[in-house]
Amino acid sequence: MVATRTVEESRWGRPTLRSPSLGLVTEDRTPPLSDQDVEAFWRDGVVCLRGAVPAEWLRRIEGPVEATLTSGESADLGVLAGPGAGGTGRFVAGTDHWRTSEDLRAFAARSPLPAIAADLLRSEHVWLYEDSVLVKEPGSALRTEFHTDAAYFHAAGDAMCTFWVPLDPTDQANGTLTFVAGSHRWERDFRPNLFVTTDPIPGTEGEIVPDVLADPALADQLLSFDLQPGDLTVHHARTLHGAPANGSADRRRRALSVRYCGDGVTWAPRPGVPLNVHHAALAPGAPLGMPACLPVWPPAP
Ligand SMILES: O=C(O)CCC(=O)C(=O)O
Repeated sequence: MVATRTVEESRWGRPTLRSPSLGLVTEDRTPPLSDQDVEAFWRDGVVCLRGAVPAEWLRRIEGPVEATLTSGESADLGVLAGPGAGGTGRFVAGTDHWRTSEDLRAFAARSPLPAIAADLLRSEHVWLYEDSVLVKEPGSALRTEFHTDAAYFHAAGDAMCTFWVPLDPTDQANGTLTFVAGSHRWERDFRPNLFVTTDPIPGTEGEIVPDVLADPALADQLLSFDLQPGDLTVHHARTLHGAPANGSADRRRRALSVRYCGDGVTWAPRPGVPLNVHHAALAPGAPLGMPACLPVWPPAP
């Protein structure tokens, strides 16, 4: 059993609005973000927001998420782990579904997420870097190995975050994420791994990710959250995180990750790291923008 603790996460509905912009999303009945939420994000490198995704958005994205599993946009990550390693359930993942699904594009651009990203990243402008469907079926023996998202981003800057939006109740038994609190401030550049094994991606640079779960010094820094549909976590791109296998017999773990960049982030190609094809147009040092990255905040009129 992973030695994580479930913390008293930050609460929604505190009276302090981070910015007047949040008023624009009240039609989605999203509670305001508090100063404490923003502080938790920058202190721990992750914050849990309860009830952040209205039910109508969840209903809208569920079908498109399922569709990615059979459309050829996603891959079975078991092939990376080798024969027999995957267990009885698949772990299927894909990226950039916003480019093919109008509903997933709308979710990334017009749901409550961009306003939350703007406030958490303390940014005037926010761009979608990519989205990713991550479905760990019951019986999948594959762990998501610890990594930072920054290791896979061709981007430099501090204002980068990932929303992890589950469509099913998630906990340690079926693969909720575990975060190393404060690791976003370690000033260590980690090498990207194969996601379901600790093997680094060939040709990449950086420090090998330490064996987080074996290090007693990190035990107190592990955070995980039991989530219901509508809840989400947001982690900083430099926060180390991973997830256990889905050891349950019948509980799916479907999630959509949505990754954003804010002010000051520039294009910074990383050797050996796979490149999203539509990102190729960006020049090193250039600010993010279309067609590579969809602007999502301020909202389009
Ligand atoms: O869903 C998972 O198992 C991993 C997700 C993740 O690492 C991410 O979206 O940053």
